[in-house]
Amino acid sequence: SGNVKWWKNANIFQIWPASYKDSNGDGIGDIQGIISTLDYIKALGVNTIWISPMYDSPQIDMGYDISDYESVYPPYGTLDDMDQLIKGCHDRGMKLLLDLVINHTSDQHKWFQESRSSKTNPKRDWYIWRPAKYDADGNRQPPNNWMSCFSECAWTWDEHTQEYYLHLFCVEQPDLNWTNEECRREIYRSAMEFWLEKGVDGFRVDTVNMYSKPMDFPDAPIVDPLSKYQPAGTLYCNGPEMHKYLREMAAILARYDAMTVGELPLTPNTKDVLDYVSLKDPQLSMVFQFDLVDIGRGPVDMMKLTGYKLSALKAIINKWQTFIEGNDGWTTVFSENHDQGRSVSRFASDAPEHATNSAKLLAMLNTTLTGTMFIYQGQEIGMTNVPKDWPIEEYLDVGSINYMKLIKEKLEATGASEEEKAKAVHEALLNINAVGRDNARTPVQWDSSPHAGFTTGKPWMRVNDNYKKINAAAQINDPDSVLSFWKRMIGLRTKHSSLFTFGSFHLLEPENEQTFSYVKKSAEGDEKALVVLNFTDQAQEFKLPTEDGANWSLLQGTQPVEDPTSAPLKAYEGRVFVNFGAR
Ligand code: TEU
Ligand code: CA
Repeated sequence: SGNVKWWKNANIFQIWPASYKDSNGDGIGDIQGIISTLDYIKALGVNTIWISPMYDSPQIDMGYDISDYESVYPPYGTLDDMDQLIKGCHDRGMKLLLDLVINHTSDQHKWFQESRSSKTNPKRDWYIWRPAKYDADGNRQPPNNWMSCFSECAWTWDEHTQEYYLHLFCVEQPDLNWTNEECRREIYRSAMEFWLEKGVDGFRVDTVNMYSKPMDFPDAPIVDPLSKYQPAGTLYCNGPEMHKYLREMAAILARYDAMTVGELPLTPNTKDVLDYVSLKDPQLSMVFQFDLVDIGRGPVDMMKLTGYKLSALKAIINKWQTFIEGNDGWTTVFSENHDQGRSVSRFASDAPEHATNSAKLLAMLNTTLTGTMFIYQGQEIGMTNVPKDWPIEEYLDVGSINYMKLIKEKLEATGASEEEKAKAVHEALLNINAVGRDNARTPVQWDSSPHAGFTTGKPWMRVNDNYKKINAAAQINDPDSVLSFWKRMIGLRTKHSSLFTFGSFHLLEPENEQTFSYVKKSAEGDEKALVVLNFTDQAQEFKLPTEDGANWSLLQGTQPVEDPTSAPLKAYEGRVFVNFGAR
């Protein structure tokens, strides 16, 4: 179909610059490192790259704390390197997306430096300042009880001007005041137009539904009585002016035919999501909805593991696959990013005997679903979570560190026994190991040489111990490797895009807790695919469904089988059948 938006056909590879590839031996990944692997990325079959923040930053939150939108973090490179990267992508027929982080800046950004310098500074109102409250005993208290996303008070007291400022993330990430129009215009110019003019093709938009806050800042309901501060996401997500701001941004993006994929936490309603992505009222091209990656966590403590059933996972995928039917919305497919545990470890099995098959199973799931597909660095070779025996000191993410701090504070407050404390701290460490963000941030495993070939120096973060077994060099020429499987599946996805990228999704056997099966149909109804995925470590009986008189033939399997039409599914095995020319 001729006038389909280009970004619907995008298959997008996400890069986390610090851990991707170090070109100069300082132990930190960099832009030249990315450039040196563009052919590797191209060979994977993707057509678009998204790089997480590479802007200048004090790196309190790995670059999501930006001190200057218009320059590059020096260890990553220069503006010239960025021009080279943009050209390197375009020369290969690939697009490049940057990360747009505009809910907040770093406290080192010159806008905030000015804003905090005095109450009368012209930029005072560019951030969110509020006077203190005082309790009955006359003690100074923050304006409300909100907890930041990183387990602390969301307000920090500024001695110099005697007011609090709001930060939904780290203390060093003050929130911008989007109600100030001059501030918005400068955000658009500095963070968006500066880079669009350089030729970038769009943005992944960080925390896109948090710009508009309820400016009376009501207290959040108390859901954790042990904690002084309370999660308040439902209050500050999807605020009153969100759509207005996004329409302003969309008008700028349209001039460049640029795409956006917005990060949309805490938005469970399909109607609310559609309001952001409907083409009738252009705001965002597509969003990351979080139900899948949030499964088995929380709800109050998002680091806490609660377990889940396969039927629940299927229901979530079904919901976000089908919500665009009969309307003009669009959806995304992703199971990893830099904030999540590795998908093999979370959704299948990273046990040595199952890890390869699990990675292929999940590759088959991702590549056969409808929407724009995202794959995160290392996912293409089946990288796993870090080993469970890593001590807390190896974890570097501010989110995990603050989480452990909060757990310990609460234990002190309740006067827990030493034994209870040890148990709770151990449990917290296991949670961090399962869903902590560091799992995705270990250096990419390029080969079996020291530090996995990521650097010739000392890596900024410890390499996952399994790199000798799981690395790109070992897989690149092996037709049975996870990497080769991803390439084959992305190739099939691209070739049969009417079926996989654009097809309608039909869940089979929603209650089956072992096998995940679904049918995809092209819009014309003449092509069909049947996908069956065994999510257990046991063999599962398999029978081809016969309704519709479909004449299924195997398109691709994850493991060799003699008769794919009747053989039981092996542990973590998947098969895709097709029926072309069906009615
Ligand atoms: O994350 C936003 C967000 O909602 C996080 O709370 C996310 O749900 C959490 O990290 C999951 O554990 C974005 C970025 O992806 C993240 O890396 C940044 O730290 C954050 O914004 C602040 O910019
Ligand atoms: Ca480097």
